[in-house]
Amino acid sequence: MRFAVVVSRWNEALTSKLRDGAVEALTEAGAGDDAIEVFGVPGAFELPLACLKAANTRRFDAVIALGVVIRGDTPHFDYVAGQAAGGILQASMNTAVPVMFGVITADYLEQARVRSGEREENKGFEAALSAIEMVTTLKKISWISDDEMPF
Ligand code: INI
Repeated sequence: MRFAVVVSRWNEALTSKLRDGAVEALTEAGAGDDAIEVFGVPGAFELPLACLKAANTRRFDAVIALGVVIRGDTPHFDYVAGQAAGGILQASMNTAVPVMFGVITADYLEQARVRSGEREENKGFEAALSAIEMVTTLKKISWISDDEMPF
């Protein structure tokens, strides 16, 4: 399995922990360094386009989007968080590549910190496990070979 990890720089102290959590989960599951590519974007709002581009390359079995949006940080929280969520789903639905929503949406910093902890308490770790599960499930569901797929 090959994975793209797309990480937003806003709230970097926390998003770097989400990235580390995701890489830890993927590595423990057997992914080598060459099977994981990490890409940076400025903020959560930019995650969907980078995820769509990554999914469109067909080089990855799954894409993992990581970010932290804190309500108190922005009067346009609902736009940033909502568009990130909608855009990430759209990237997945338009490509049939699993794109995981590893974005913390929190009311305040402490809430976001709690979700950037270790292992199961880390949204990146959790999103990576979900990515592996989705790749496995989609392979099981797929009853025609990849090169017969119409897209
Ligand atoms: N981006 C985030 O990822 N988290 C935030 O909390 C945030 N706040 O607070 O504004 C944020 N804003 C930047 C946004 O994602 C875009 O990068 C920016 O609007 C440029 O398009």
